Amino acid sequence: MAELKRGRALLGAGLLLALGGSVFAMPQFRLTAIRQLHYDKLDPLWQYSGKVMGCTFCHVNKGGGAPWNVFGQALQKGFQANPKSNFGQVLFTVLSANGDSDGDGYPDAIEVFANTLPGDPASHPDTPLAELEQAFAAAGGVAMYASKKGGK
Ligand SMILES: [Ca+2]
Repeated sequence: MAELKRGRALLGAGLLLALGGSVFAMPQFRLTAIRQLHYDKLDPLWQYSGKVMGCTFCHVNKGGGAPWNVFGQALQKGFQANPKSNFGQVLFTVLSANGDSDGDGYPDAIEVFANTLPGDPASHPDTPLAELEQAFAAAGGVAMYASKKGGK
């Protein structure tokens, strides 16, 4: 992505998102997010199973594309607020803000840590928040989700 102009990169990424899984098995944003949030550690065959971090992490529909859920919308707003940032940086910025996109009482970063959906209030951890926050901090906190050097 580095060799592409930012605007073109964003447009291309948008097209990838718009096309969803119909043409590309796994869009670049999803690949980036899975690695950045360490979801690749959950399943050694994640690239083939297609089950790790499903489209509903950011999209309303299981097949991806528009519309985006509230967490996906938070990422879109992050892009609008920081048009010079790449996807990985926006993802980290949104998680670092400690917001609770779906309003279920669990901040987005905590839901990432607990492997629940930050854009769906029906999906949330069962563990009490204070307990999760303690485990999250012990594991390294939101810094674990920093964009890789150089970004992707
Ligand atoms: Ca939440």
